[in-house]
Amino acid sequence: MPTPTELPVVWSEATLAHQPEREVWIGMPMDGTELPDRVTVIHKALRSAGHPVTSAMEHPPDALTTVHSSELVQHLSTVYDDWLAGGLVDAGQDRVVPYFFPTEAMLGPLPATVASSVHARAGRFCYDTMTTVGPGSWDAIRAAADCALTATELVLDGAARQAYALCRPPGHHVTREAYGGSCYLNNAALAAQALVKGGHEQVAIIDVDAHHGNGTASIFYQRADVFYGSVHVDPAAGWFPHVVGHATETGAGAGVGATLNVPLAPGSGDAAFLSGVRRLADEARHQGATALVVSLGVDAAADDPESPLEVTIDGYRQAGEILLDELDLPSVIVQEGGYHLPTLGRLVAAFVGS
Ligand code: SP5
Ligand code: ZN
Repeated sequence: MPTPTELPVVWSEATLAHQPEREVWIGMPMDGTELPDRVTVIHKALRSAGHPVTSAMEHPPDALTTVHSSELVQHLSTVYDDWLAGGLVDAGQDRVVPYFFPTEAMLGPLPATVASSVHARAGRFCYDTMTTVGPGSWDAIRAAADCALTATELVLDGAARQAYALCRPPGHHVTREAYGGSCYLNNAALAAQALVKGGHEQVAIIDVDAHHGNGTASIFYQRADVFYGSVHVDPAAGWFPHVVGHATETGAGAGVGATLNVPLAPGSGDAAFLSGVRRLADEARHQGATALVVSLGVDAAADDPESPLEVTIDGYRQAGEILLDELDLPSVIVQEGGYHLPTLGRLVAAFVGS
């Protein structure tokens, strides 16, 4: 049973630099939800619970291309400067918001080139209009990945059996080459891949965010060595990411059987959520996982504005007991969503047993 002093919290002040004041939803600018204060309240709650806080180490860009294309990394690191240089801030839009999406259906068999104008290029990599890039975004995106990688290194080095990465922005909606859903780089996938590289032949990712982690699922869908299991609000009931995350998705190719989705009806509470978490833990055990990544979104909580699930603080505490104590594997806990600032810190602290 981990005590607070045994679970280090890895963070970086740079994660505060991403300030998405607005998100564009069906063309309408709305208040941002994935705000810097999220880090502040989680940091405060975990520090008061007695966890040691340690700073993330910087990693080189090639630490990010273990699960992402170099084109995506290059895009994210340069797109804001290009946007500024392209006169789009002067034109009235101070964040990178795509307007043009060269989808497979649009292209058919035509060989597309990379758009020369930055405003048209953004939609090659970003699949929604809500996930904007501003002046401090890249520093925070990098820092979030550094948090996940540093926490993984603590676990691999044996400095800690389990470590928590205070990642922000979150990551589980990012595929190999496309970002969206308030996420830019897939912190959990980076952690899982680092565990594989560090010698774990079988790694489990268990995702308890209210939304299906379509990015993580996509990255590992055809692989047998990384199990992806997720409990989330049913996308078929109208919830993000809308088109994937169904129970029928169980992996493909070498990865057949290494994906498990447990969609929940809107309004589901602790009983359904915890029975889903137990199923995922059982499956991780069955797959022979020797290390675990938890995608810890706490937006399934009852008060959260971004999901219709009704999980309580005690529900998250029990989920933590199942995944951290009962499964009892070397574990990296990666922060994903969770947007209700008044309870966010308590939810995360409850999950890690504080
Ligand atoms: C990491 C994470 O939890 N990402 C969540 C992404 C879900 N965002 C979808 C938002 C859908 C539109 N919300 C409109 C709110 C209107 N009041
Ligand atoms: Zn979420």
